[in-house]
Amino acid sequence: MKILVKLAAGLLVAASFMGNAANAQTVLRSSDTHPDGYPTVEGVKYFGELVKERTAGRYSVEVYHSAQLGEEKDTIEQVRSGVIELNRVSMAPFNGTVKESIVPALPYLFRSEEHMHKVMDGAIGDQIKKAFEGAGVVVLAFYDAGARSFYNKQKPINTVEDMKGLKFRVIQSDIFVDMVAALGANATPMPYGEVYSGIETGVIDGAENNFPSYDTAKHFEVAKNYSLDEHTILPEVFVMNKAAFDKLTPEDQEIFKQAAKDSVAKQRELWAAKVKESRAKVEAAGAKITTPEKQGFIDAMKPVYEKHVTDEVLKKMVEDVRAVQ
Ligand code: GTR
Repeated sequence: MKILVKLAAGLLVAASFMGNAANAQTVLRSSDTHPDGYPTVEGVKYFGELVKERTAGRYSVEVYHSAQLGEEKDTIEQVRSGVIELNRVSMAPFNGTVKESIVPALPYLFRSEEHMHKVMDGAIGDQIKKAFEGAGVVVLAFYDAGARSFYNKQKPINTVEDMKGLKFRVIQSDIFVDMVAALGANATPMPYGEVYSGIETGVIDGAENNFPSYDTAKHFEVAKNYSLDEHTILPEVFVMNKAAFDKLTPEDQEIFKQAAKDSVAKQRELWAAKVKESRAKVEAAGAKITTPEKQGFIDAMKPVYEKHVTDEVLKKMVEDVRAVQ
């Protein structure tokens, strides 16, 4: 009997050991609001492939695209608390939590995408990354999201005057609310997934986003006037729950960081191609693109800076950004 018990226990140990060996792979969950194939989704998938390869299969990544895990505000809570390990979101919904994250969201601060890359790839980008740790996440990468511009179903926008009285959905950040107010329009912060029906039913006249989002979320079907005012060149952020990152061995942390860096190059390439493809698609579908005179928009942003760039840290960051050539 004793022997049998011993044998059974031995088998159990062996079975659980084999089980562990089989389960040695840890699957990390990542959220994205965009559909499969979107450059951010593909960037994170590529990161996952590299991590899997470089850890010999010990880690892999499952991307829950198309907002399967919820809207960005909710998934940010999930990654901060560790319900999910990874998340790819816009930086704007972090504006209320991570003070330094408002800098890239400031309208017309970046002169071009190239300027944004230089800033985010350099010391200011590192400063912003560090600040995110206070919110319980480690920034693995900044991804491209081009420039955001306004679109609406009422009329073409050529000057700031044309914005008066229109109702725009904005991403959930006070900077965006104040920016729209400074242009004489009305802002309604709402989750991305509600924008299409919001425009369709007339709750809002339009929204603001880049060409790939305008295209893939099908907003071009219900709001045909797209004005290339390019008010914000706001990067995306790919984050990992800090406790989950801290649990990795130093070697694995390096693998994750390098894989994320490698995925940035890939995402930027995919992004540039997608912007062209989406622009051509929406134009073919009847979207009317105007190029408004930007100076009026830039001048109108003064109150936004006065309200949001108040403390010394932010003032210095804004100066530093402007000084990057
Ligand atoms: C997109 C961004 C998404 C989401 C969306 C929005 O450009 O990639 O992460 O933030 O905008 O406006 O909600």
